[in-house]
Amino acid sequence: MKLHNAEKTCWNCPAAILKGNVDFRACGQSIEVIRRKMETEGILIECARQPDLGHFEPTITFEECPEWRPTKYGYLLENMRVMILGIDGYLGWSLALKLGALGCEVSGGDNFLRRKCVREKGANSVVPIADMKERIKAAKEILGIDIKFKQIDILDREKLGRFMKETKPEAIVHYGEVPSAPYSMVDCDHAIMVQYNNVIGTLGLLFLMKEIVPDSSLIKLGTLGEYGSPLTGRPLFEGLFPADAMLVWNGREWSLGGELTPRDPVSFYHVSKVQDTFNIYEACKYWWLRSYDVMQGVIYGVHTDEVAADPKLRTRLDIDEWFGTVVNRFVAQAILGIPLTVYGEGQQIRGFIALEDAMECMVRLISSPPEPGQYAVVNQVSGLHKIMELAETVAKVASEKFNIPVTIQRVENPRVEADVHPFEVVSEKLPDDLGFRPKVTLEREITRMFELLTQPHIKRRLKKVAHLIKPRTWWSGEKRLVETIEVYKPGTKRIGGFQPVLITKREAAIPMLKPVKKPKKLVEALISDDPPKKEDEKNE
Ligand code: USQ
Repeated sequence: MKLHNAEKTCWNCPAAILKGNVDFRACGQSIEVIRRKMETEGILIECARQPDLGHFEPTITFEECPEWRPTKYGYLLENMRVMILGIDGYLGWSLALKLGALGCEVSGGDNFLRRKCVREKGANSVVPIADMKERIKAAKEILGIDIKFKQIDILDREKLGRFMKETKPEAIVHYGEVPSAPYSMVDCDHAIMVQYNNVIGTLGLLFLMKEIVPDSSLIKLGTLGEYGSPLTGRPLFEGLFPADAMLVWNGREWSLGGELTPRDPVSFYHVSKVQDTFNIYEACKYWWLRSYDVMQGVIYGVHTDEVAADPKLRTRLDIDEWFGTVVNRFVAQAILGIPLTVYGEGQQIRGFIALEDAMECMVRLISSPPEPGQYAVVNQVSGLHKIMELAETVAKVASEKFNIPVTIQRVENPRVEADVHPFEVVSEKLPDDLGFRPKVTLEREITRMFELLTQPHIKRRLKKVAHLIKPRTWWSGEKRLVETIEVYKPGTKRIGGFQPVLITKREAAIPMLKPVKKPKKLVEALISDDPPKKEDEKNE
């Protein structure tokens, strides 16, 4: 079976340098202009990895190119240079190890802001994590991976620019943001800090990419929460309206195809991600940068093969009200004997994805770079669940597999969010175009979490942060612990509300640029080790 990115061409390759007859990045060039140029004059490139080949048309597929090697996640550039911003975080560290294990040259920057913010709130990662020096040493000793690390604040553009010049990344994964909705709602200082770090950090990064690595792809972590949960139930498309979407008003009709879909964020943190969306979208338009904006659902879990290889390689796990996400918190609460804290009606529906599946998605995105100028959005979720159902699942695993009795409490909802709403999410690109199939069920990952978190040394750490579980940060600005509305036994309550809908199938994807012709001779030359002669040599 063909790998999902076998047919991608030099158009998608960060090593392709556009040459000669087209001022490719000039503002105002449209895909149509390029298409016409390809058909009439042809567009030539040079390969940064194989400069001896001279100029040729950008039509070599990943399958044909010796620089792209097959892996279980698709073709991947050999020793691909990937930079991870926020490499010390929950996701950043997990991805660094996964990419390293796949043979990528991993570099990473971090200013340890996540550790500081969590500490500021009196909390800590309940899974013990090593400091960066020890992490890098362990990655080398246990997995044979070299990671090039620099302590960098993303807002320090000079330092970040120097690091980018030194490492010349072919892909940049941007996790370097404060990820917490409640933290951004603590007070004005926290809201400003989150938005400044996230929005200005990303904007500065875009300018650096334009100057230093314009062909590198940006894989930027957005959030499914950018869209909100529209009460009309209209589908949450992947960032842009599909070609056949229409606006009908006052007896007239317009196409919405290709326009950004509405955003309705649910915290000042989520607003920062929306702002990023617009900045990235513009940068792709003005400078022909290429980006995947990843609208990821709520992440949960502790496992990837690499982080589980040794305690020194573990990634962090937070369960406090600010940095813990709901499934991780419920498992911790079950172990601590605290009734699981369902906010409000508990019929809120969210998209979810396990850590391991999310990491696979990221590798697939890195292996399939967008074309120059392409701003693509992926909705990265593997399932949609109501919060009450999650509590039931955690309770079931706790009692059936670990003999831990669990109760559930409904507490006042400190957030301003719809807690009964329809939810229809379109997530087509990852499964349909990039070959992703979720591998981890909710129950499987919850089981792994119980296995890890019930270990005595982790249980002791859980007890130390138990007082930070019940929320006290209200979207209204109030500061008081939420009141319990009711406590009930799992399986005793009917879960009402709407049925979530996840759409993953659609008709054939339309590629943005299709190669017009394939220079067979060049393909043969690429596959043999003999470089083809340059034009002037041929004429001699
Ligand atoms: N919730 C509870 N009980 C809890 C914690 C949360 O009922 O103890 C509910 C919340 O009210 C919310 C849902 O669970 O409706 C999800 O809350 P969360 O704290 O797990 O996640 P959230 O604040 O939405 O943010 C998390 C990550 C963020 C990411 C986002 C994806 O922290 O970085 O962007 O998930 S999404 O939710 O799709 O926007």
